Amino acid sequence: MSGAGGRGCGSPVPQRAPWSLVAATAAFCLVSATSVWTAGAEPMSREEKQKLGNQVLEMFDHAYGNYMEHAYPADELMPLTCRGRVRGQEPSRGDVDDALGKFSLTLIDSLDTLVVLNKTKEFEDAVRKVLKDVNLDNDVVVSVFETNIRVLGGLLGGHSLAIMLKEKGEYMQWYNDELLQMAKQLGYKLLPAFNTTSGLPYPRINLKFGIRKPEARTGTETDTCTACAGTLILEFAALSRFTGATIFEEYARKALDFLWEKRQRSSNLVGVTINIHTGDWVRKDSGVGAGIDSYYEYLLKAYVLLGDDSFLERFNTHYDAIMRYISQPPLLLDVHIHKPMLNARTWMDALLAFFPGLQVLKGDIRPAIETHEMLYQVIKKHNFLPEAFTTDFRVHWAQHPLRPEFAESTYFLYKATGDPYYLEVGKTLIENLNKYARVPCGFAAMKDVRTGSHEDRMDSFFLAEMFKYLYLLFADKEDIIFDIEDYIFTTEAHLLPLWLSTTNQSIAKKNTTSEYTELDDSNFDWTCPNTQILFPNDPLYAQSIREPLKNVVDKSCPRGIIRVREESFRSGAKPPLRARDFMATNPEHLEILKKMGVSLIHLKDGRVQLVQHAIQAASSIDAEDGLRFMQEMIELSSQQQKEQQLPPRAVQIVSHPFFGRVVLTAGPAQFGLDLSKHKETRGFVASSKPYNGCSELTNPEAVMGKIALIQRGQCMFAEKARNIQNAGAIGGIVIDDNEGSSSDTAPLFQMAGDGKDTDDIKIPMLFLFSKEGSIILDAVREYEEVEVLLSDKAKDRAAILKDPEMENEEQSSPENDSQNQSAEQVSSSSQEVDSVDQESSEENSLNSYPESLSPADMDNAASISASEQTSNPTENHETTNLNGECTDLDNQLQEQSETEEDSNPNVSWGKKVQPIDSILADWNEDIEAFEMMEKDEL
Ligand code: DMJ
Repeated sequence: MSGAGGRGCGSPVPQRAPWSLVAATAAFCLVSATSVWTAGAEPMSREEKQKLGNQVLEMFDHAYGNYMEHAYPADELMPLTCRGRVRGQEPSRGDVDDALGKFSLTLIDSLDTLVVLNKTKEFEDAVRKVLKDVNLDNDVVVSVFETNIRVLGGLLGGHSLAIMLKEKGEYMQWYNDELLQMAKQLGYKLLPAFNTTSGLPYPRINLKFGIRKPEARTGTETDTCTACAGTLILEFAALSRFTGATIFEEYARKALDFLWEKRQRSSNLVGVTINIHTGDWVRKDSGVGAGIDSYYEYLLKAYVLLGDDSFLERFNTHYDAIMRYISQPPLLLDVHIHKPMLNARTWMDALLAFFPGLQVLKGDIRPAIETHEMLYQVIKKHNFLPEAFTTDFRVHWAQHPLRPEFAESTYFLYKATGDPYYLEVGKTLIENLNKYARVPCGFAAMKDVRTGSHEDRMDSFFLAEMFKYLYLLFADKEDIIFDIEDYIFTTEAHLLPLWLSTTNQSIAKKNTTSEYTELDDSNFDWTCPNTQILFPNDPLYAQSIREPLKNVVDKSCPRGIIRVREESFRSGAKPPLRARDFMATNPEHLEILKKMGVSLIHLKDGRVQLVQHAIQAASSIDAEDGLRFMQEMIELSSQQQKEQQLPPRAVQIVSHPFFGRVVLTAGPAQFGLDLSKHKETRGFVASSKPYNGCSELTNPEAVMGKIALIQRGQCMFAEKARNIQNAGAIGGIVIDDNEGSSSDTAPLFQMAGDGKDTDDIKIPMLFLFSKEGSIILDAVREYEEVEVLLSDKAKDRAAILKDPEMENEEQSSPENDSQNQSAEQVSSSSQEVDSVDQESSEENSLNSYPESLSPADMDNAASISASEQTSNPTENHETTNLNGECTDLDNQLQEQSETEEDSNPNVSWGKKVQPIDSILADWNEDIEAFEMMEKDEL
C-alpha cells in the first residue's frame, strides 16, 4: 500500500480523505464527533465557546508577549524574574537544560501556534526574526530528542504553514523555503548522533562540534531512552520528503527498526532505557509515560503520514501488549517487560496523559474516556496534574511544568465524542492556569501543586502545545484560517501536511520497512473498531463510561494497587500474613515469617531488617508467600515513607503589590501550630533582633502581633520559636543562612523540635531557603509593610482580595502588573551574616525514620539466597472497583486470569513449570528493577 493510503478498517482507502480526519479528530476510524452528540452534558453556546477562545488568545499574548519583550532571543522566559534563561548563565538544572541550544527555542516552538491562533502578521514577523537572529552553530551540547521535536519540528511546522499562507496569496509572499533550509542545516547537524552500530542515536550532540571529538564534550554516553531514539520519524521523514534528501528518513527508520527488533519477544513491550551499542535493555520497566510515550505515538502517526503498513503492524502489536498488561482501567501502570504481570511501580507519571489522545487516534475510545476521567479527577483535586501520583491518587512528585498532554487528550476526545463535557474540562484548565500559574510576566510552572508555589520556568512546549490544543478545542472550522484536518500533529504539536505521504514517492518506496513484518492478523484485534459499536446510537455513550468512575479518585483505597502473582490466591487460600498486618511483637506472625523463610534481624540502632532465604521456607508455596510478603513490605515501606512526611507549606505574600501572586515553598515544623489543621495565619512581617532569635528579643514592640523573620543557625529551631512567641509574635519564618540555597536545588525538610516537650509552642513556624527568604527580605526593603499568609496551600487570590482594603488597593493600581514584575524578582543579594553550622539534631530529613520498626529498612533487605520453588506465580490483583470502593478481587481475578490464559498463548503463568535458576534470575532482576526505580524514578 502506498501513499497516504495504508490499511484502514479493512477497506481500500482513498488517497487523502480518511487521513484528513487525523489532525482534527485524530480518529482515523471515527466518524466526525459532532454528528454523534445530541444530548447529555449541557451544550456550550457558540458565544461561550468564542469567549473561551478569546481568553486563550489573551493568555497566549501574555505568555508570548512577555517572552518576546523580556527574554527573546534567549531560549526561554523565566517568568518570575522576568528575564531570559540563557544556558550557562543560570545554575544548571541537569538534563532539562539540554533542550536549550541558544537558538531562541521558544520563538521557534511557537511559530505554527501563531498561525493556528490566527496571528498571521505576528507569524510573519516571527519568521523574519528566526531567519535573522537564530544561529544553529552554537558550541552547546543539546538533546537530540528535544532538538528534533521542538526545533526541527518547529521549523518544519513553520515551513508547512508558511507555504500554505504563501499559496493563499496574502501573507508570506516573500518566503522562499528559508525555514526549510534551516531545518535541513539542523538535520545534518543531528546526523552524526546516529553513528552507532545499532543505528540508535546518541542522546546528546554538540551543535558546533558534533560528537566524539574532544571539543564536543559528548559521545561517551551508552544509553538512551526509547522515546529519545524512537521519536524522529515524523520530522526526519518530513525533512526528507520536503527536500528530497533521503538520508534523514533512512536514519530514523533504522533506529525504529532496531527498537522493534529489540522488543521483548514474549511480552512485545519495550523498556525505558536501552544501550545504544549493544541494544540491551538498561531499564526493563515499561509503561506509556516518561521515556517511552512518543515512541508509540510515532509508530501510529508514521503509518498515518507515510502509509507504511509495517508501522501500523508494529503499533498494533505494542498496543495489544499495552492493553493486556499496562492498561488497568482507568490506570496505566508500568510493568516489567519480561514479567509483564508484575507491576513495576505504584505510581503514574503525568506524561502518560497524552495516551487517551493516542487511543482516540487508534479508535479505542472506551479506555481513553476512562483514563482521561481519572486524570481529570486528579486535576480537580490539585488544580494541575502532578508530575507523578500514586495509584491511590496521592501526590508522588508535586511539580507541574505546565505540561500540555491532558489538554491534548481533552481536545481529541472532544473531537471524537462531541461531548460538551470536554469543553467544560477545557474551561477548567483555562481557569486554573489563570488562577494559579499566571504571574505578571507570563505563566510560571508549579513547583508544588499542593502549595501553589511557583518555579521560575515557562517551558517552550507550553506555547507550542497548550495554547494550540486549547484554542482548537473551542474553535469552529471558520475560526481557523486553514483546514487543520490536512495536517498531522507531531508530539510537540507541530503541524506536518498529510500530502507529504505522496511526495517524493521514490523515498517512500525505498524506505518501506515491510520486511520486518512478522505478524499475523490476530494482532489486529484492537484495530479500527466500528463506530457503530463505539457510539451505538447512544449520544450518552461517553457519559455512560465516565459515570461509574465518578468518584474513583476520592474514594480510592488507601493502599492503592499492588499487583503480585500468587498461586495460592488462585486456589482460594488466603495469604498467611499481609505486610500491612505484620507486627514484630506478635509471636504468631514471627512463626509465619519463619515458615516463609523470612528472618528478622535486629539492627544495633533498634531498627529491624527482614531478609528472605527462600531455601529456608517450609515449602515452595511458603517461599512464594514469603516473596510476596517481601514485595508488599517494599511497597508499604515506600508508601509509609511518604505518609510520614509532613507536606510542604506555603508562604504567600498578600500585601500590595503582590496580592497573593507570590507563593513560596516552605518547610513545616514538627512543633507549634499545625497549619494543615488550623486556619492559616496572616500578618505583617518584622525582623527579630537579634536576627538569629537565639535570645530574648530586644525589639518586642516591633514583632508584637506580627510574623517574625528569624535567621537559621546558632540555636535550636524550638528555641527561636519560644523567643519570638514570648515577644508576642503570631508566627515565625526561619530563613536559611546558607547563601543561595533554594528549594529548587535542596530537598525541603521539616524543622525538628529540641527533643523536649514542645507543647508550649503555639505559634506556626515555617522554614524558607535563602533564595525564597530573600524575596520577602527584598519586599520589606522595597515596600516596608509586607503582609504574608502562612498556610498549607496557597489561597485563591479571590479569597485574599475579600479584604476590602486590599481589593480597593489592587483596583486603584493599574500599574500593579509591572510593579509586581520587579517585586517578584528573586534577588541575588544576600544578607551579610555569619553562617553557622547547624547542629544535626536541628534538621530532620523529611524521610527520616526515628521509630524503631520501619518497613523502610527492608527495601534493600529482600535478599533471596536460594529457592526450592517449582510452581510459577500467578497474579493477584487488588484494585479499586469502578465505584471507587475497595474490594478484594480474588474471585473476579480467578475468572479473569482463566480467560486471559485461554485467550492469550503468551500468558501461561499457572501452567508452565519454570526452572529454579530462571526463577532466581527473575527474582534478582525484580530486586534490581525495584532498586533502579527508587534511584531514577522519572
Ligand atoms: C513535549 O515536549 C512533548 O510532547 C514530548 O513528547 C513530551 N512532553 C513534552 C511536554 O510535556
